[in-house]
Amino acid sequence: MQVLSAQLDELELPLVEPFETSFGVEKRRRLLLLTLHGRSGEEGLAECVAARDPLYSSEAVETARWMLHRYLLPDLLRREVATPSEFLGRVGTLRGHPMAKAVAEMALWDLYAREHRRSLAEMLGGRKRRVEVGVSVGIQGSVPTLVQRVGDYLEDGYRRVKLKVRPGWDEEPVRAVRRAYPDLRLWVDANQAYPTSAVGAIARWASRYGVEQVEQPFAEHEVEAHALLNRGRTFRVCLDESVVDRASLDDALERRAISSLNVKPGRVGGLTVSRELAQAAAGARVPAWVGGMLETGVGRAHGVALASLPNFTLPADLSASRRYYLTEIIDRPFDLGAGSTLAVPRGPGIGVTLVDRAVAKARRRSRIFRPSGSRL
Ligand code: OSB
Ligand code: MG
Repeated sequence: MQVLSAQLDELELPLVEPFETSFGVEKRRRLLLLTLHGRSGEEGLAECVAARDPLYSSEAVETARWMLHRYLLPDLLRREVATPSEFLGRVGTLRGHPMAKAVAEMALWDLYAREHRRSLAEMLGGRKRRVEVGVSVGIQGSVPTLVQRVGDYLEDGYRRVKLKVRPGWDEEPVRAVRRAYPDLRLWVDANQAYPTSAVGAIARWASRYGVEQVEQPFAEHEVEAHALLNRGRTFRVCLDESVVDRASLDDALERRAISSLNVKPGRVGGLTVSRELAQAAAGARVPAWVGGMLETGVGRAHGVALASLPNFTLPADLSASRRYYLTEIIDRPFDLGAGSTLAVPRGPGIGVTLVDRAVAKARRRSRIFRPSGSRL
């Protein structure tokens, strides 16, 4: 693949409702959208999951833009690349910045699949035609509001709900949701909000109210506390922020700190690593599933393609487009189908294209990159 030019757009899109987690509230999502133009005439598209502020991880829109501008796009434009993973190898000496690397790698995957006239799902080795999904529910103003919100999602057809929790918003909302919906598949996600001294308390309320999975209660490096919580459990302990690459996954597996793996391509540097992590987890009998970062339809299409691989066995955090945004920026918004599923696009690449008008409306900045010295 020879990339002739790259366009980096910064968009701002209002969420249908604010999304509150233990680390903050998001009302409008700021995101970078990358379009690669190949010599073949095909394009490659991807979105960067870095948010406006470095709260989920150390990356943010501006660090990702700098990384792409200063290193990743010049490398990509300088010479041809045979596969997306070859590109990752080329930029491997640059430390960190997985979200910035991931957007370049994922756009290359889209381009690669389009050049082969195959869907991204097929290209990655996906088999499923539909993938099972759930919905992640932010912290609400009150417990009754939460119970109502969960009820609305169940009515929409979601069968698995993940509640965002934090100290002070845990046992009571979890108990209320469990009472209202006795059969619900109930997960919780704390985004590192608890001190390690909370192991006992979390284990108590999670088992008592039939929580199926507890995601990332402790800080990224607190592997031992996660291992402690995972011991003699009635629920799975899921890691999200702690797993940033193969080494951190192997460490967590070895120390028995993980019984479910949230895979976000943006967090781990792209689809190639995502696929490898799910395979390593499966080898240790740890199920994997695709996480979400409030992506638009572009990131969602990549996530759905990844979730179609056999090693992704738990319902993904990839909900219908309308759960996130009033207007989608892609031509075929994702709708929730029977059995709490999304259809895997079957067209070339990610199988969706941009709606120019919607992108133009959301665009805040835009820049085109060409090989240095190019007169184009
Ligand atoms: O921890 O999984 C998370 C959103 C932003 C940042 C972190 C997380 C999330 C979600 C949303 O839970 C999942 C989705 O996109 O539906
Ligand atoms: Mg999470």
